[in-house]
Amino acid sequence: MRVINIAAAQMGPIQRADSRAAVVMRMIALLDEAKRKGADLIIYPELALTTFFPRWYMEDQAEVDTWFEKTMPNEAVQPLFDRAAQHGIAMYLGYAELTPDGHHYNTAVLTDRNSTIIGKYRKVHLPGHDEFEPARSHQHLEKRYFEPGDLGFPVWRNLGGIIGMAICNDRRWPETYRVMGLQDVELVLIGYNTPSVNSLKSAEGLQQRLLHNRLSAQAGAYQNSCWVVAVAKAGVEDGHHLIGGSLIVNPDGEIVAEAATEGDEVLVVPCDLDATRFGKQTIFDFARHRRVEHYGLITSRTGAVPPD
Ligand code: CDT
Repeated sequence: MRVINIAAAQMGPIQRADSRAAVVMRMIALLDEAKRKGADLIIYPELALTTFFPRWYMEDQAEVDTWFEKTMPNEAVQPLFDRAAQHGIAMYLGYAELTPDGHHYNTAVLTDRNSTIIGKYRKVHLPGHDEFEPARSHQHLEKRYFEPGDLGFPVWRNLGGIIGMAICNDRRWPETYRVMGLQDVELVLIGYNTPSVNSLKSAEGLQQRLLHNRLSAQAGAYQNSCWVVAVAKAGVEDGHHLIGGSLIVNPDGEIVAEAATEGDEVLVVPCDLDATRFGKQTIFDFARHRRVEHYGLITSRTGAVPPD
Protein backbone atom coordinates (compact mmCIF):
# COMPACT_ATOMS: atom_id res chain seq x y z
CA MET A 1 0.00 0.00 0.00
CA ARG A 2 1.16 3.56 -0.79
CA VAL A 3 -1.29 5.72 1.10
CA ILE A 4 -1.51 9.50 0.83
CA ASN A 5 -3.97 11.15 3.20
CA ILE A 6 -5.58 13.70 0.94
CA ALA A 7 -7.37 16.81 2.19
CA ALA A 8 -9.82 18.42 -0.23
CA ALA A 9 -10.11 21.94 1.23
CA GLN A 10 -13.28 23.40 -0.20
CA MET A 11 -13.63 27.14 0.35
CA GLY A 12 -16.80 29.11 0.79
CA PRO A 13 -17.19 32.38 -1.07
CA ILE A 14 -14.54 35.11 -1.14
CA GLN A 15 -16.07 38.54 -1.58
CA ARG A 16 -14.53 41.20 -3.79
CA ALA A 17 -13.67 43.31 -0.73
CA ASP A 18 -11.91 40.47 1.15
CA SER A 19 -8.16 40.97 1.56
CA ARG A 20 -5.57 38.31 0.69
CA ALA A 21 -4.54 38.33 4.35
CA ALA A 22 -8.08 37.46 5.50
CA VAL A 23 -8.35 34.69 2.92
CA VAL A 24 -4.96 33.27 3.94
CA MET A 25 -6.18 33.14 7.57
CA ARG A 26 -9.12 30.99 6.41
CA MET A 27 -6.79 28.77 4.41
CA ILE A 28 -4.54 28.29 7.44
CA ALA A 29 -7.58 27.25 9.51
CA LEU A 30 -8.36 24.62 6.85
CA LEU A 31 -4.73 23.52 6.89
CA ASP A 32 -4.78 23.13 10.68
CA GLU A 33 -7.93 21.04 10.45
CA ALA A 34 -6.33 18.93 7.73
CA LYS A 35 -3.31 18.39 9.99
CA ARG A 36 -5.55 17.28 12.88
CA LYS A 37 -7.11 14.75 10.49
CA GLY A 38 -3.70 13.41 9.46
CA ALA A 39 -3.38 14.93 5.96
CA ASP A 40 -0.22 14.66 3.84
CA LEU A 41 -1.49 16.83 0.98
CA ILE A 42 -4.06 19.65 0.83
CA ILE A 43 -5.86 20.84 -2.30
CA TYR A 44 -7.32 24.35 -2.46
CA PRO A 45 -9.62 25.69 -5.21
CA GLU A 46 -8.84 27.53 -8.44
CA LEU A 47 -8.03 31.24 -7.82
CA ALA A 48 -8.08 30.47 -4.10
CA LEU A 49 -6.78 33.86 -2.93
CA THR A 50 -9.47 36.10 -4.44
CA THR A 51 -13.03 36.30 -5.59
CA PHE A 52 -13.64 34.80 -9.05
CA PHE A 53 -12.80 38.16 -10.66
CA PRO A 54 -13.39 37.06 -14.31
CA ARG A 55 -17.09 37.65 -13.67
CA TRP A 56 -16.31 41.38 -13.68
CA TYR A 57 -15.73 43.33 -16.88
CA MET A 58 -12.70 45.61 -16.53
CA GLU A 59 -11.00 47.80 -19.14
CA ASP A 60 -8.21 49.23 -17.00
CA GLN A 61 -5.29 46.77 -17.11
CA ALA A 62 -3.87 48.24 -13.90
CA GLU A 63 -7.10 47.29 -12.15
CA VAL A 64 -7.01 43.81 -13.68
CA ASP A 65 -3.46 43.34 -12.46
CA THR A 66 -4.48 43.93 -8.85
CA TRP A 67 -6.05 40.44 -8.92
CA PHE A 68 -2.77 38.80 -9.95
CA GLU A 69 0.22 37.58 -7.91
CA LYS A 70 3.61 38.77 -9.19
CA THR A 71 5.54 36.29 -7.04
CA MET A 72 4.64 33.06 -5.28
CA PRO A 73 4.85 32.90 -2.37
CA ASN A 74 4.56 36.62 -1.63
CA GLU A 75 4.20 38.53 1.61
CA ALA A 76 0.46 37.89 1.95
CA VAL A 77 0.75 34.16 1.18
CA GLN A 78 3.99 33.42 3.05
CA PRO A 79 2.17 32.56 6.34
CA LEU A 80 0.35 29.75 4.49
CA PHE A 81 3.61 28.35 3.11
CA ASP A 82 5.19 28.63 6.58
CA ARG A 83 2.33 26.77 8.29
CA ALA A 84 2.27 24.07 5.61
CA ALA A 85 6.01 23.48 6.07
CA GLN A 86 5.55 23.39 9.85
CA HIS A 87 2.85 20.73 9.42
CA GLY A 88 4.79 18.90 6.70
CA ILE A 89 1.78 19.08 4.37
CA ALA A 90 2.21 19.36 0.61
CA MET A 91 -0.12 21.74 -1.27
CA TYR A 92 -1.98 22.43 -4.50
CA LEU A 93 -2.68 26.16 -4.65
CA GLY A 94 -4.53 27.98 -7.43
CA TYR A 95 -3.97 31.70 -8.12
CA ALA A 96 -3.76 34.28 -10.90
CA GLU A 97 -0.14 34.59 -12.05
CA LEU A 98 1.46 37.70 -13.59
CA THR A 99 4.94 36.83 -14.85
CA PRO A 100 7.90 39.26 -14.78
CA ASP A 101 7.60 39.63 -18.58
CA GLY A 102 3.90 40.52 -18.40
CA HIS A 103 2.07 37.26 -19.12
CA HIS A 104 -1.19 36.43 -17.33
CA TYR A 105 -2.10 32.85 -16.46
CA ASN A 106 -4.63 30.97 -14.37
CA THR A 107 -2.10 28.90 -12.45
CA ALA A 108 -1.69 26.23 -9.78
CA VAL A 109 1.49 25.27 -7.98
CA LEU A 110 2.37 22.03 -6.23
CA THR A 111 4.61 22.07 -3.17
CA ASP A 112 6.42 19.31 -1.31
CA ARG A 113 6.26 18.80 2.47
CA ASN A 114 8.77 21.65 2.96
CA SER A 115 6.63 24.14 1.02
CA THR A 116 9.14 24.17 -1.82
CA ILE A 117 7.34 24.64 -5.14
CA ILE A 118 8.13 21.56 -7.22
CA GLY A 119 5.54 21.97 -9.98
CA LYS A 120 3.57 24.59 -11.86
CA TYR A 121 0.55 24.17 -14.14
CA ARG A 122 -1.11 26.89 -16.22
CA LYS A 123 -4.74 26.38 -17.24
CA VAL A 124 -4.96 25.22 -20.84
CA HIS A 125 -8.74 25.27 -21.48
CA LEU A 126 -10.01 28.79 -20.87
CA PRO A 127 -13.82 29.00 -20.97
CA GLY A 128 -16.02 32.01 -21.58
CA HIS A 129 -15.42 35.04 -23.80
CA ASP A 130 -13.22 38.11 -24.10
CA GLU A 131 -15.66 41.00 -24.53
CA PHE A 132 -18.65 42.18 -22.48
CA GLU A 133 -21.76 40.26 -23.58
CA PRO A 134 -24.96 41.95 -22.38
CA ALA A 135 -27.14 38.92 -23.22
CA ARG A 136 -25.47 36.89 -20.48
CA SER A 137 -26.85 36.74 -16.94
CA HIS A 138 -23.24 37.09 -15.78
CA GLN A 139 -19.87 37.51 -17.46
CA HIS A 140 -17.16 34.85 -17.67
CA LEU A 141 -14.14 36.73 -19.00
CA GLU A 142 -11.33 34.20 -18.63
CA LYS A 143 -10.45 34.60 -22.31
CA ARG A 144 -10.00 38.33 -21.69
CA TYR A 145 -7.78 38.15 -18.63
CA PHE A 146 -5.69 34.98 -19.15
CA GLU A 147 -3.55 33.47 -21.87
CA PRO A 148 -3.83 29.71 -22.47
CA GLY A 149 -1.29 27.80 -20.41
CA ASP A 150 2.05 27.13 -22.06
CA LEU A 151 3.31 24.25 -19.94
CA GLY A 152 1.19 21.33 -21.17
CA PHE A 153 0.11 18.71 -18.63
CA PRO A 154 3.25 17.57 -16.82
CA VAL A 155 3.24 15.21 -13.83
CA TRP A 156 5.56 15.20 -10.83
CA ARG A 157 6.89 12.66 -8.37
CA ASN A 158 5.82 13.81 -4.89
CA LEU A 159 4.86 12.02 -1.66
CA GLY A 160 5.82 8.67 -3.22
CA GLY A 161 3.36 9.00 -6.10
CA ILE A 162 2.91 10.50 -9.57
CA ILE A 163 0.80 13.64 -9.39
CA GLY A 164 -0.69 15.88 -12.07
CA MET A 165 -2.71 19.09 -12.00
CA ALA A 166 -5.55 20.67 -13.94
CA ILE A 167 -7.81 23.67 -13.35
CA CYS A 168 -11.59 23.86 -13.50
CA ASN A 169 -12.76 23.75 -17.13
CA ASP A 170 -9.85 21.39 -17.94
CA ARG A 171 -11.75 18.70 -16.02
CA ARG A 172 -14.43 18.51 -18.70
CA TRP A 173 -11.94 17.48 -21.42
CA PRO A 174 -10.85 13.84 -21.69
CA GLU A 175 -7.56 14.94 -23.26
CA THR A 176 -6.57 16.55 -19.94
CA TYR A 177 -6.58 13.25 -18.08
CA ARG A 178 -5.31 11.14 -20.97
CA VAL A 179 -2.16 13.20 -21.50
CA MET A 180 -1.39 12.72 -17.81
CA GLY A 181 -2.52 9.08 -17.97
CA LEU A 182 0.11 8.52 -20.63
CA GLN A 183 2.67 9.63 -18.02
CA ASP A 184 1.32 7.00 -15.60
CA VAL A 185 -0.42 9.57 -13.41
CA GLU A 186 -1.81 8.22 -10.13
CA LEU A 187 -3.45 11.32 -8.69
CA VAL A 188 -4.96 14.31 -10.53
CA LEU A 189 -5.59 17.48 -8.53
CA ILE A 190 -8.16 20.02 -9.76
CA GLY A 191 -9.45 23.28 -8.30
CA TYR A 192 -12.60 24.92 -9.66
CA ASN A 193 -15.03 27.88 -9.59
CA THR A 194 -18.20 26.85 -11.39
CA PRO A 195 -21.27 29.12 -11.53
CA SER A 196 -24.44 27.20 -10.68
CA VAL A 197 -26.29 28.70 -13.64
CA ASN A 198 -25.45 28.66 -17.32
CA SER A 199 -25.37 32.33 -18.36
CA LEU A 200 -26.84 31.42 -21.77
CA LYS A 201 -29.26 28.61 -20.79
CA SER A 202 -31.47 29.32 -17.81
CA ALA A 203 -32.82 25.76 -17.74
CA GLU A 204 -29.39 24.47 -16.72
CA GLY A 205 -29.14 24.79 -12.96
CA LEU A 206 -27.36 23.60 -9.88
CA GLN A 207 -28.24 19.90 -10.06
CA GLN A 208 -27.16 19.56 -13.68
CA ARG A 209 -23.91 21.40 -13.00
CA LEU A 210 -23.19 19.11 -10.04
CA LEU A 211 -23.94 16.13 -12.28
CA HIS A 212 -21.47 17.36 -14.91
CA ASN A 213 -18.86 17.90 -12.23
CA ARG A 214 -19.21 14.31 -11.00
CA LEU A 215 -19.40 12.86 -14.51
CA SER A 216 -16.20 14.60 -15.57
CA ALA A 217 -14.15 13.62 -12.52
CA GLN A 218 -15.50 10.05 -12.41
CA ALA A 219 -14.88 9.44 -16.12
CA GLY A 220 -11.35 10.87 -15.91
CA ALA A 221 -10.52 8.68 -12.90
CA TYR A 222 -12.00 5.48 -14.32
CA GLN A 223 -10.64 5.80 -17.85
CA ASN A 224 -7.11 6.46 -16.62
CA SER A 225 -7.28 4.36 -13.44
CA CYS A 226 -6.18 7.20 -11.18
CA TRP A 227 -7.45 9.12 -8.20
CA VAL A 228 -9.10 12.47 -8.96
CA VAL A 229 -9.59 15.20 -6.38
CA ALA A 230 -11.73 18.17 -7.44
CA VAL A 231 -12.11 21.10 -5.05
CA ALA A 232 -14.58 23.97 -5.31
CA LYS A 233 -14.82 27.54 -4.28
CA ALA A 234 -18.52 27.55 -3.45
CA GLY A 235 -21.51 29.57 -2.32
CA VAL A 236 -22.67 33.10 -3.05
CA GLU A 237 -19.73 35.25 -4.08
CA ASP A 238 -20.46 38.91 -4.82
CA GLY A 239 -24.11 37.93 -5.41
CA HIS A 240 -23.21 35.08 -7.78
CA HIS A 241 -23.68 31.45 -6.78
CA LEU A 242 -20.93 28.88 -7.32
CA ILE A 243 -21.50 25.14 -7.01
CA GLY A 244 -19.86 23.17 -4.20
CA GLY A 245 -19.69 19.41 -4.57
CA SER A 246 -15.94 18.99 -3.98
CA LEU A 247 -15.14 15.33 -4.33
CA ILE A 248 -12.56 12.57 -4.19
CA VAL A 249 -12.91 9.79 -6.77
CA ASN A 250 -11.08 6.46 -6.67
CA PRO A 251 -9.49 4.71 -9.69
CA ASP A 252 -12.70 2.70 -10.23
CA GLY A 253 -14.54 5.98 -10.79
CA GLU A 254 -16.39 5.79 -7.47
CA ILE A 255 -16.94 8.88 -5.33
CA VAL A 256 -15.42 8.16 -1.92
CA ALA A 257 -16.08 11.59 -0.37
CA GLU A 258 -18.18 14.60 -1.33
CA ALA A 259 -18.62 17.98 0.39
CA ALA A 260 -21.89 18.45 2.25
CA THR A 261 -21.83 22.25 2.46
CA GLU A 262 -21.08 25.33 0.36
CA GLY A 263 -18.65 26.69 2.93
CA ASP A 264 -15.11 26.11 4.14
CA GLU A 265 -14.99 22.33 4.59
CA VAL A 266 -12.21 19.75 4.68
CA LEU A 267 -12.61 16.16 3.42
CA VAL A 268 -9.71 13.87 4.38
CA VAL A 269 -9.45 10.45 2.76
CA PRO A 270 -6.61 7.89 2.78
CA CYS A 271 -5.91 7.22 -0.91
CA ASP A 272 -3.87 4.12 -1.78
CA LEU A 273 -1.92 4.84 -4.93
CA ASP A 274 -1.35 1.11 -5.45
CA ALA A 275 -5.10 0.91 -6.13
CA THR A 276 -4.33 2.54 -9.50
CA ARG A 277 -2.29 -0.46 -10.64
CA PHE A 278 -5.07 -3.00 -11.30
CA GLY A 279 -6.84 -0.86 -13.91
CA LYS A 280 -3.56 0.29 -15.43
CA GLN A 281 -2.46 -3.35 -15.88
CA THR A 282 -5.75 -4.72 -17.22
CA ILE A 283 -8.58 -2.93 -19.04
CA PHE A 284 -6.64 0.35 -19.29
CA ASP A 285 -3.22 -1.10 -20.03
CA PHE A 286 -2.55 1.58 -22.63
CA ALA A 287 0.52 -0.13 -24.11
CA ARG A 288 -1.49 -3.26 -24.97
CA HIS A 289 -4.83 -1.81 -25.99
CA ARG A 290 -4.54 1.70 -27.40
CA ARG A 291 -4.66 2.04 -31.21
CA VAL A 292 -2.92 5.32 -31.93
CA GLU A 293 -3.11 4.72 -35.68
CA HIS A 294 -6.82 5.59 -35.37
CA TYR A 295 -6.48 8.62 -33.10
CA GLY A 296 -4.83 11.10 -35.48
CA LEU A 297 -7.81 13.50 -35.57
CA ILE A 298 -7.41 14.11 -31.85
CA THR A 299 -4.30 16.20 -32.43
CA SER A 300 -4.66 17.19 -36.10
CA ARG A 301 -8.16 18.70 -35.90
CA THR A 302 -9.56 21.15 -33.34
CA GLY A 303 -13.22 21.72 -34.27
CA ALA A 304 -15.74 19.11 -35.39
CA VAL A 305 -16.21 18.79 -39.18
CA PRO A 306 -19.30 16.89 -40.39
CA PRO A 307 -18.97 14.49 -43.34
CA ASP A 308 -19.85 15.74 -46.86
N1 CDT B 1 -13.53 28.49 -13.83
C1 CDT B 1 -14.03 27.75 -14.83
O1 CDT B 1 -13.32 27.24 -15.67
N2 CDT B 1 -15.38 27.63 -14.86
C2 CDT B 1 -16.05 26.97 -15.92
C3 CDT B 1 -17.38 27.58 -16.16
C4 CDT B 1 -17.87 27.21 -17.47
S1 CDT B 1 -19.10 28.29 -18.04
C5 CDT B 1 -18.28 29.53 -18.86
C6 CDT B 1 -16.23 25.47 -15.70
O2 CDT B 1 -15.99 24.71 -16.63
O3 CDT B 1 -16.65 25.06 -14.63
